[in-house]
Amino acid sequence: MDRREFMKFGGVAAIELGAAKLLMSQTQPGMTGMPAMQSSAAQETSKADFTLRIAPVAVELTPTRIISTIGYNGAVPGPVLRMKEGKAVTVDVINETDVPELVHWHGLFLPAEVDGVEEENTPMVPPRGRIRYQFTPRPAGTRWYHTHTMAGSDLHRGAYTGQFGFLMIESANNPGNYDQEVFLALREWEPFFNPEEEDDDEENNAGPQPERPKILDTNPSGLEVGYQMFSINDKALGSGEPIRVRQGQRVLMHFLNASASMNRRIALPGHRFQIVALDGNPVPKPQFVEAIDMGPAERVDAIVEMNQPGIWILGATTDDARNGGMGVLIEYANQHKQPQWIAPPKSPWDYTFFGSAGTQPVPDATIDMIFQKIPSGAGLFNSWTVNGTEYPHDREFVLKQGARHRLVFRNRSEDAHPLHMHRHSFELVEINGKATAGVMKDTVVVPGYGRATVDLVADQPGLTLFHCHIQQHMDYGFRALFRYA
Ligand SMILES: [Cu+2]
Repeated sequence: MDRREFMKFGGVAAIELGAAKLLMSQTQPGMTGMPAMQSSAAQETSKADFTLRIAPVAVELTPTRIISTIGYNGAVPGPVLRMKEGKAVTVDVINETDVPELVHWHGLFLPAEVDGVEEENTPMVPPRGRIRYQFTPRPAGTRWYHTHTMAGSDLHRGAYTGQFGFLMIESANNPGNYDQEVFLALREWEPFFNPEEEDDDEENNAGPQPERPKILDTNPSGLEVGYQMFSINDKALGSGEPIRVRQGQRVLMHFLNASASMNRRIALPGHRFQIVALDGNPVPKPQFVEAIDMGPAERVDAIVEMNQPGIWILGATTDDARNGGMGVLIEYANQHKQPQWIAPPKSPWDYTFFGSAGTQPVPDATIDMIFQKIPSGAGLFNSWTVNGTEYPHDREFVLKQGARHRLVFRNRSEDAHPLHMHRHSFELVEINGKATAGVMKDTVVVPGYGRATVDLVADQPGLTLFHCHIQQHMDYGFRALFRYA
């Protein structure tokens, strides 16, 4: 070990000690069996089941377009983590950057202290420091992990970086009727502040607009985020390896919209997707569709039967995004044609298509949540309110242990928002007046001027963050904290 190595090591150790103290004060010794973070003393004696190293990484979208960002373990997306439902794990998170970080385990039912959210009082991973997370992963399904820091006006932080990856929670009784499994994360790169709103969600706003106010706020809007490059995983369309398939194969595709802000529609011409799970949760009716809509943070699991030999482009239906890189080739064996793209029909995406006809029990309480945009004007950032107030609210929203809460999301803005509830999942009750049952999600896109109603059974005591998963909206007010009574 040379002197420089030694200095580096010494520095890390010192910060670790500070971090350990912080952790010791926030965990509750004596409550055995409770998932918690361990002190650094424990870290020295055992190797964690998983290690995530947060550090700068170069992403080679094409041989000539290389992005510098922050990622996990030198790759973007980070490694696919596979955990067994109900089996406790330890994860060491080593922060090799100069800023505090957080790793959030999206879609898991975890205690607030390990959820990876500052508002819920999860400790930050200190700069050049480390933290050990210990938790019992559940429920089974396609989850993901990502940073949960604020970005504000810094487009090199938070969800704008490469800090995301798939997290598969495997159940003991997984049928697994497929020949090949692929992981596909949709991404934009090189963000910039854009005075023109990028509108990718016209389809989402084609609905009945039950929440459209009589008088619209016509003040000019502030800056939104646009992007210059696009990819699926770490490659732009045409670079990297195609997905190689054979006729008759059933391919299980795990899609994740890892965007910081964009709703997306994707399609694979010549094929249909059989949707088997939304946000990792099996749907009551696994229906076939020609295109998939996904807001930021949403996951879709789909089976595609390979029955149309050729070379096809699986990609975003928006020409700019697809031609800019958001696509991947599906290549049948022994095919040498040009890759083909055909735009899918404009059938609207509808969560209720995958639901059942049942109804939910009468809720114990109803919580109305109204979302509005405060347009800031040219050169500034818009802000967002929940029930008239930007985060933080004077009082948290309150959940009662064991009770069924009906949350009514009223979107009084023209944008479609992916609304995420931490540490819980919820059942979709209706969207824009269309009733459904059995569709369990953790993120729901509420169309422009639209309404979604969801039922949440409160069974995860502790602070719980609710927010729009568009980074800029979250950073500028679109958040609310729930606590248990
Ligand atoms: Cu939003």
